[in-house]
Amino acid sequence: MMRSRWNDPRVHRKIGVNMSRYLVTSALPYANGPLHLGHLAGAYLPADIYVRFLRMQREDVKYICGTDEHGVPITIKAEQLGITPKEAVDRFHEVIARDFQRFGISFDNFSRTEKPEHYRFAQEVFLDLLEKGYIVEKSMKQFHCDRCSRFLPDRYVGGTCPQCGSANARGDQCDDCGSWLEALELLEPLCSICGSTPVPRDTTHWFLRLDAFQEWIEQWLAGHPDWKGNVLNYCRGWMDEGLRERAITRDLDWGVPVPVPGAEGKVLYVWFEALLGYVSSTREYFRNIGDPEGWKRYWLDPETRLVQFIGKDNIVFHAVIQPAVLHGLGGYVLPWNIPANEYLNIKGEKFSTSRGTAVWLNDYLAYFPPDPMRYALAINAPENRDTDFSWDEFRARNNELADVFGNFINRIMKFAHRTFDGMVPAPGEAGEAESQLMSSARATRDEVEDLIRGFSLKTACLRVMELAREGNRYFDQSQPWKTAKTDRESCATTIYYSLQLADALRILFAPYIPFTCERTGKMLGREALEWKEAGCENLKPGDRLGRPEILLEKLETGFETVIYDDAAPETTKKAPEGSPDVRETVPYEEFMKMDMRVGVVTEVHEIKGADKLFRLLVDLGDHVRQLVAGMKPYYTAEELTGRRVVVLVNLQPVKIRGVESNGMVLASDDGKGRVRLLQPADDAIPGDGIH
Ligand code: B3M
Ligand code: ZN
Repeated sequence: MMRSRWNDPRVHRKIGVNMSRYLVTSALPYANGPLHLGHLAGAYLPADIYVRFLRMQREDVKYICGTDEHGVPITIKAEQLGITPKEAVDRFHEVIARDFQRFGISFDNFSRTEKPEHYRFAQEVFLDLLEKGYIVEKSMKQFHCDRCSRFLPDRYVGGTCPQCGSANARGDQCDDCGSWLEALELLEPLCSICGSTPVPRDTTHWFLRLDAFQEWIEQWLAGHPDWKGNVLNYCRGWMDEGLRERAITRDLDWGVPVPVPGAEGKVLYVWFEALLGYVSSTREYFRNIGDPEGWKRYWLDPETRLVQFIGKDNIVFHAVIQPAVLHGLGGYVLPWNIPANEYLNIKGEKFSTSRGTAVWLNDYLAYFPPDPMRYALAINAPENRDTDFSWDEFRARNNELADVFGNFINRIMKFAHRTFDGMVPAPGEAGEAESQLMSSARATRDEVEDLIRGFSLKTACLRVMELAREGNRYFDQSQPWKTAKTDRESCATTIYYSLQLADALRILFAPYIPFTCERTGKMLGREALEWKEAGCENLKPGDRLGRPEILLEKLETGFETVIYDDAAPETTKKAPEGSPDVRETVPYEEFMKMDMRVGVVTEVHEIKGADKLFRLLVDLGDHVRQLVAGMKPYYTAEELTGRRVVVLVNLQPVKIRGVESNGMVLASDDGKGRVRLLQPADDAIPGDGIH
């Protein structure tokens, strides 16, 4: 895609002109559980890479996000945990914010929609659009569950998707094909709370006149031919079907109340208000820095480039609903680009918080630093098609990064310390190989810039890795270990230019593996993150270098069994003589190593061929664990679902019948076949410690 000179940011920079301002957002994650790798691969890591790159280009950029805290994903989770929605969002907001930070997702502001300022703003917008006639009040049929005696908002209805036939459809969306559904469209509808068949009854709701924006959105989308195909195709399907008015209020007692008389018990549909959360979070950021009007430079100035990173199941909300609302309001900037990613799956299945199929970020971070996973997810990103995560692939990528980049830095640093006393040596005349190396670095810098600006982050990462390989080849072909003895000047030249390349790699990899590049900078005595400096001779002869250190550890095949160790030795010791078969006495400190927590069983699954075992998903407050429990002879799946249990969480994980079991539920056993699960008090909360 050729760019006119005046639209080329590199031209701007050369003439010192900063032509554009960027507002970057990532989809607001529901505060209904901890983060998993699928979240990161979809909407957060790509955005962070892009924003870090823009900052290195000295662009004016703000990165805005926050938790999405209303709607039925929250109320269903709260019911499962036996806590209030407020308690749930308070807990998960903290967990999510903490884990984003640990993974290096560098928001300028991470807010949340359960805030008075967001309520006020969302209600103002509702009233503005109501007054303009873009929102209308209508009576409609809605599913009512007579057994639960309540109207059922979208996700409280399950059934078969009318579009793709999937049994995974819910009242607002089909998880498999991503269609935005109306609950009444579902085939074989069921109440998600009690399982009975709901009946349509009359109720009043407020509708967004989406149909009124059909023509305008057609034109607006036509102005973005450069957007990713998956986004445009998805919208095309929606526009061809014809936009129709959509209910934007729900019968829920959790959410932003509908600000009109007669709407008691009704709240704004979560998607209608969550999209406004991007603006609320921006307003909060500028209030916090003492510039309360500053948000207007980003949201009301047409010069701003609004770039919104999302997963493909959020396309229609960002590329059709949101522009309609903002256009209806008038004066707001509209998305400049929406680089939606496809899904990262695990064993072919979409990562899902509500279904508990995931690799949780906090579990990963308990064993590994962030960068190996940042690199593995970036180089295997689902940019244009679903991709699959596996521990094997992660190990291979980790070792690639350690071997190619980590090892390159390490051997240059060791050489510089051993042969040139930890200083940058003065080079001799640059030969063909040196000129080639430096021009490769500058060419890669410029190509990677274009790729990142075009949201081809994965290819950009591959290019940087190729440059690191070229650096290794240069080092090997120059054979400094020989020239150190035979031609010291040539050895100095090799190390000098290898150090310059190391610095270029530090800069170009910085958006991807920021922690490792920061440590590399300390070794090189170079901390500046100026994109344009990559490929220049930034280290000067005589500069002192920092201490060499191993940047990345390699992982052995099957390393994950360290986490899920099959060989958990059975340690049963004989009871000491004379005691009533009480096991061996243990010191108090030993007992205190046992980490037991309150959990709630959220799902119970059969294990093929195992007549005594269940696979349980147990919610432990800030994460969900999979356990295997020999409870089948004593409890039915229904009796176990929703039950509070005591879980020993730091038992060495094992694989039982090929299923990973991360801990143990505790039960009493009379030795004659009477086994009863230990049950914490009803008001004990999942995640509470047990002493
Ligand atoms: N909370 C993410 C999801 O669908 C949704 C995004 C809101 S962005 C305003 O899981
Ligand atoms: Zn019901």
